[in-house]
Amino acid sequence: MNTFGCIRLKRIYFKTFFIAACVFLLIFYMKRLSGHIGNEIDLIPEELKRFELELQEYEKGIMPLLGENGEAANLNGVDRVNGEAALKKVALNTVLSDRVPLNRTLKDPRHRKCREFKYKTTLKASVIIIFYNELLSAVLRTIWSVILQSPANLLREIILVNDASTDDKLNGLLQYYLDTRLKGHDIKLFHLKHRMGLIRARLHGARAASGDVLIFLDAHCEATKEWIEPLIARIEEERTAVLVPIIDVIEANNLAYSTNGDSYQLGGFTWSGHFTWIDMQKDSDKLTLTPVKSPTMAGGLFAIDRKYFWEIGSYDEQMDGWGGENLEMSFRIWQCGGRLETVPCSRVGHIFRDFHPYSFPDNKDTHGINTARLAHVWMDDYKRLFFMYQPTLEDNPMIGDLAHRKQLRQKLRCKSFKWYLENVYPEKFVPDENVYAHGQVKTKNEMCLDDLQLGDDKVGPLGVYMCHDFLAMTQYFSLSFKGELRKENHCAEAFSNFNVQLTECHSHKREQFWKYFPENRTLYNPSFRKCLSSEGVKNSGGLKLDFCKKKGYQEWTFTHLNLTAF
Ligand code: UD2
Ligand code: MN
Repeated sequence: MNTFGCIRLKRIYFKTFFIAACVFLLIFYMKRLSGHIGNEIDLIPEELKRFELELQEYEKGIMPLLGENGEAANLNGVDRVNGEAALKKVALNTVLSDRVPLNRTLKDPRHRKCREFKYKTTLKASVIIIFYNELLSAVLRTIWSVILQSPANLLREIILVNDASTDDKLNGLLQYYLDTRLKGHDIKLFHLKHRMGLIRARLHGARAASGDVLIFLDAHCEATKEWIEPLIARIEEERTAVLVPIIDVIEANNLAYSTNGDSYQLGGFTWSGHFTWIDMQKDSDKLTLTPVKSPTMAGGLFAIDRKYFWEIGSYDEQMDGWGGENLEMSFRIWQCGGRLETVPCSRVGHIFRDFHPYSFPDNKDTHGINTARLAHVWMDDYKRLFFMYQPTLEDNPMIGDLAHRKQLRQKLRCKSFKWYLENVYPEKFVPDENVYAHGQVKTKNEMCLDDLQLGDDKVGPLGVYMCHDFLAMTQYFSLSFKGELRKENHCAEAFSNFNVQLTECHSHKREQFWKYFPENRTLYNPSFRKCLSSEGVKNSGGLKLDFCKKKGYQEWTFTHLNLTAF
């Protein structure tokens, strides 16, 4: 080669090297900017020694057979006292969790017929577990259960995303545990530089995943026998199906794995934007063992085809912190042509905590803001019902820009929310549709019907309270075409002692059936042939039925009356 040729070659080498270096730097900085740097922690030898000692100490504290088979576990003495204190402080008996073997055995919680099903699967899953300041032993038990309960050929990898936990154990010690105690398993641990909230943490995990199917889990779960096969098999059959296992309860106080027997629940929602469970009746013919369609999902545990996850719009990246992402994804999947299903033969336990053990930066109401985002994008006119609960969020600048999500909805040619209600969730009660009357219901002395702050799944008196001068949700009632005096899933029901309680609507009329007479404004209960009366009832008091005397105390005025319907 002549000199000229040599110089040219050198130049080409140099150029290539220069471009490669630039590309590398660019990628590095872009990742860093978005906080997506999946760095491994470099452990120095002294630290390794310290971790080893710490782990050995921890391992000595584990009590063999405690909590085996998912039985309730109990501690004694100081441990018991400390455990109870922890439960109050972080909503989990952390002392007990640290004593129960990480690889404890669990009973097979499935319906016995599930054992007869055979699954043909070729796809592999990436299991993604995200966490912020979770208890190390709970995180490790989640990982162990995935490893122990999943056939190796179905598991591509486990991806852990540490959402910038401040608890040190979740940094170096966790990495050390993986390197020494779970060596040989494909487990990738990513540490986010800044706290990004569970939505963006999951997105980070999904970006790093290479399996055909993504399975998301909270960091305090335990998978059980054959949990993964039916999820993957269903996706193999129908790639646009998004699947949720039955989520059993692991008790936060004694770590008992408890089940609801053979009955299970599907996902619903309230107009205030919260997720709710829909009980499936034991004798219902809908109680099948094959996947059953569910209007929404709880959000933490689900399986989805990896490519489909991206096609259908992954998550709304502008959702911060915690909450709302589950309903957003549920509505989006249904409205944009997918399906959401509960898989009765796949069961995973989850520690349901009474409160969040962590706080959010600036104490932002991320659930409210995220739900406002989804209401604007997915709920069309029905968003009016959510904003009735959250009027201050409707035009709040904190909601941020929605253009991308609206574009996505157009691009995917998604159906309307009305279509969703009619086709996916026809049982869902719409408080201002198919009703004779709705709104605030006034009686004598400026008193109004009021649910007295009754919780979602509770039963309690239908009462009166001073009328608010704004539309408080506790005072928003409807009289449905079925004759129910109703609030979401609560219906006014009369009892033989003439008390009136709010109970779960059963749609069989009887004691939940009311007739309204616009002429004299009485609410009449035909079962007892009596009228709803506030006579003698004080502020916050419960109402009773009385002989219809057509006096002021038995007059009820709704803000909106659909006169043509009577
Ligand atoms: C439920 C879901 C949860 C999520 C949430 C709504 C189930 C069983 N759980 O609440 O997955 O969909 O509803 O948003 O369906 N985390 C972070 N960063 C944070 C906050 C939380 O990584 O800033 C992690 C946390 O450590 C946990 C997961 O996100 O692993 C879910 O949080 P949670 O367990 O407190 O939520 P949960 O079960 O009350
Ligand atoms: Mn959880």
